[in-house]
Amino acid sequence: MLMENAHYKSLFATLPTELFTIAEKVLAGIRIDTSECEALYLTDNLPLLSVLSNLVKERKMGSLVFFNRNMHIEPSNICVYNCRFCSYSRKHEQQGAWEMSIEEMLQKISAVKDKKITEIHIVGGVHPDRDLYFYSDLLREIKKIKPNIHIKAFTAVELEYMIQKAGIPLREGLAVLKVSGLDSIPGGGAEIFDKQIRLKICNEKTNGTNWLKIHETAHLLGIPSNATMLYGHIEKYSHRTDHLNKLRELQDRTGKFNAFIPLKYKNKNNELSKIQEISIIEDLKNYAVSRIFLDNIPHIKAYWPMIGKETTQLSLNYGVDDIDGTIEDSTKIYAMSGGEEKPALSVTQLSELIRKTGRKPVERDSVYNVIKEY
Ligand code: V47
Ligand code: SF4
Repeated sequence: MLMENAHYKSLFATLPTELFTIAEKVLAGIRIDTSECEALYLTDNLPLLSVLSNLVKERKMGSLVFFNRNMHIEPSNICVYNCRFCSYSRKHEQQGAWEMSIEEMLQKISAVKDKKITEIHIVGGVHPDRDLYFYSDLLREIKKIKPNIHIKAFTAVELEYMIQKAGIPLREGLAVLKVSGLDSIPGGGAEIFDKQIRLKICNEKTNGTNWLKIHETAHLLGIPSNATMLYGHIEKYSHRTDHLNKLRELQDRTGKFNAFIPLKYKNKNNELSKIQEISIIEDLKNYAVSRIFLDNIPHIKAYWPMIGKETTQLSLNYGVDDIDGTIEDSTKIYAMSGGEEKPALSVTQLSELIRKTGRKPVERDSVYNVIKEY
């Protein structure tokens, strides 16, 4: 429930000048700039961040909090790249490597044929031997089994590789995937766009400029997408601000990002393991600043298998309006880096989790049409 303007004004009265100006702007619905974004990151005034991000969130979505019924398919963890934060990828023959054939993946889909799952999320390693045609066959076969399922598949990093391997231009490759059944693109692979940081954490794969170009090209073809940011490793607030700003600029041009998903760096079993994971306070701050700065992206998603159920509940006071989905114990990526071991929540559990925070649970489809209010 939004407070009266006068109530906000009295809350803001004691703020130092810079924060006061930002608070007044947010209250008036005026966009904040990048230096103001950094100032929000630098403040320790968490109650203020909560009030402002909640204001932005409630103006957009009221007290609704979304979730969906989804499952993940991870075709393989074999990857040509060696991102230093990744706990998941393996080389051929290495212990722990797996790859599923199309038939094996279809068996997993067939097993849930009669469940009310509305979305299949497909993300995996960048497999050296698999190109666009392998994946477009997969998409077509999935749609034969479940014609109405929404397929959200392949990060920009996977897309760049598979399309280059097929030897066709990016736009054409995306168009082939679209006619084969690709409905939207997940937000992964964005990490942090800054060149210097990328050089230190993932110097081999798609750079920031190309990540943005791939999403822009998809948007222009009518394929919506999500965006992510991997935070809490070696980046500074200035790098996060730059990242958010690049996303906001692209969204101003296309309007096709559905959701922004901050991904907290988890430190188990990877080359950056010496880095301590950042605090929950920092997570909440990051959700709030993202909600306030990204005024043109409709949804901020807290990915519950990564941050846990309690922090997910807290995040709903810091601008988050989406907590992803049931997942059905179908992902290994996050368990391997220290996330939830066997992530799965029923619709009842998800709605309870939301309702306990005083918000209204809503089951959505992949483009945020309401399926059912709980
Ligand atoms: O790009 C890898 C991240 C991403 C770690 O669009 C890590 O709805 C934390 O695309 N600690 C892939 N994060 C995941 C992804 C995704 C996830 C949830 C929802 C959506 C969506 C998309 O996973 C990678 C990378 O940023 N990641 N390793 C780690 N150690
Ligand atoms: Fe490969 Fe993705 Fe892991 Fe990087 S993050 S090594 S691209 S699976």
